[in-house]
Amino acid sequence: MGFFEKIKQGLKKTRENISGQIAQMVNSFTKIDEELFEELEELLVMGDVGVNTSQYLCEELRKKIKEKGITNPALIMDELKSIVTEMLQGDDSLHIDTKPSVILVIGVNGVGKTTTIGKLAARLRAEEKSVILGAADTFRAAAIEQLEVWAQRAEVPIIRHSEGADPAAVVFDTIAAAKARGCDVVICDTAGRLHNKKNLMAELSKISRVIERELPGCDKETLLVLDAATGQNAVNQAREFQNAAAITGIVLTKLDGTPKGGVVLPIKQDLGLPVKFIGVGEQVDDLQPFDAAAFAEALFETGEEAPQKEAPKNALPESESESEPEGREPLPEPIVETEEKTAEEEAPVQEESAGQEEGQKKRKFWPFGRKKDEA
Ligand SMILES: Nc1nc2c(ncn2[C@@H]2O[C@H](COP(=O)(O)OP(=O)(O)O)[C@@H](O)[C@H]2O)c(=O)[nH]1
Ligand SMILES: [Mg+2]
Repeated sequence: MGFFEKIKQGLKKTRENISGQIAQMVNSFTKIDEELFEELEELLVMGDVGVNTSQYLCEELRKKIKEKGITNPALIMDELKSIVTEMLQGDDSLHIDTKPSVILVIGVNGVGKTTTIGKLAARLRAEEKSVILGAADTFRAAAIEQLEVWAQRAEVPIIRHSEGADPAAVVFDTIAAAKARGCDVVICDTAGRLHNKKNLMAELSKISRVIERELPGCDKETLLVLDAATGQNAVNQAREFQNAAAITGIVLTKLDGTPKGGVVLPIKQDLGLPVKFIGVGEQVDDLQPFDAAAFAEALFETGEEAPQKEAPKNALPESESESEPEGREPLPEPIVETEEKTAEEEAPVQEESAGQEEGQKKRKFWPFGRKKDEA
């Protein structure tokens, strides 16, 4: 299945929920009037677009319609599509040019962080980049093991400590290994339990300080993973994390199987965060770089659905295959670090330096800057 087919397939339910409903509504109107706009706004809100963004879309649509002198309701869909395309446009590429660069993957439990890291590692490796993973979600042994499985699938090395170890120490060791091996990209998993929000945020800022100190000026992406199926809750999570980390992009997972994909619009419009990747399934090749035009096209596509899902033509390794195909290079030896050191022993961190770095000054990076966390 091609790039666009995958997105189209992944957005099936969202498309039915948003543009399917809107098209049906518009068809029942013979002229464009206030009632039409009211119904449109309602449908957008119900499609998880959020109140603010729905109002914004309707305002823009009114302007366009007036400007162009459009009177036929049937022409509304195309106008809406072009407004959405424009809204979603932005800098959605990964900036990982320094060697090494770092991708820190954050988000609450279960949203798809570890899976996304596996898919991303495979994708980067297919682009001839050498990748190393850091298992800095040390909360449960199973989380480390899950990342190890993905490391094997993607054929990339992984640095791990044991359960309960200091996540910042894992990041420190991963960066050290990346430097020693000349890796291009370090990707770090993190724990995402929000039951102790203050600890989680403190942990993220400690990890960020280790990265800044060990790789000053490196390209760093902090990707917040959000589960599209959680709808407006995903927007709220993004708000929370924006207060704790300098997020550079969103990965919106599980778009397949949810009608709530409209949430991509308020994430971009209300929060100003670029969606950089979308997850449209559980397989290794189910992570797609976000493309505003393709997304809008897939969202508003009204043609026939593809009759059935074909087996994907995988350029990437088959994720479930146990056997090693002939002719494939052997897996790189995983580095398994089990020695326990705290990040402070290994890497004394200057508390004062937190949040001083370029790019983070612009955002509310320091988690304790928030009044409610200060106590
Ligand atoms: N359908 C679907 N499932 C996904 C996607 N991304 C992740 N998952 C599933 O979501 C579940 C939680 O993922 P995991 O990576 O463990 O989340 P984490 O706790 O944030 O690390 C797993 O069962 C994944 O297979 C996606 O894009 N589509
Ligand atoms: Mg995980």
